[in-house]
Amino acid sequence: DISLFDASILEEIDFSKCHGEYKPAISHKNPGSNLRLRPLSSGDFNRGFLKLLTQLTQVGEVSKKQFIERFNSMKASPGGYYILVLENTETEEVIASATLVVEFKFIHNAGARGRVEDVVVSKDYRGKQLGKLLLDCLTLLAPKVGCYKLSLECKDPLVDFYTTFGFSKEAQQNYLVQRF
Ligand code: 16G
Repeated sequence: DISLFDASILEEIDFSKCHGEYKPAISHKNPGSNLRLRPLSSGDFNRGFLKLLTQLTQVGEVSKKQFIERFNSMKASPGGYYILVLENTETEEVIASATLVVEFKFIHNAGARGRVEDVVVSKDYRGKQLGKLLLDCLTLLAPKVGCYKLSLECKDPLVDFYTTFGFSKEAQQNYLVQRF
């Protein structure tokens, strides 16, 4: 198995600076019994990673070859993709995931913008503070990897959740989209 990015950057996260309150206390180093937080790995195709993503949106038919090709292209963009997963170490299933995408810029002193993407916790694992844990990790990671701002898109009922991590609606900014 190949790791998408060097896991040591997760070790360096100072979780005492997190936004969420955890009862019982969990952290990235100890996310709960039989759970491990780590970077996405090339072997996660066989651990239900894509099936997990179907709980967020449409995934379609993605073959192992396509998964590996996409994984390799992300890995070939160093510092660009931080996909975190939580694995149930007993069942060896990926049960939650969240992504920090880093978009490299010329503006802001050749800075970078971060985006939180594809946050999903499997149905059976909700209510265990895992979404909160993933969000805290990504919001602590973003400035560490050079992001001058971090943004996300979400549905109305989730705005309050994301607000607790320091996100707010920006005045005079709209989210526009077109679909193909
Ligand atoms: C949500 C997700 C986004 C994801 C999209 C998929 C978060 C914070 N936001 O907006 O990352 O890509 O849903 O929906 O996780 P779509 O299939 O309609 O694009």
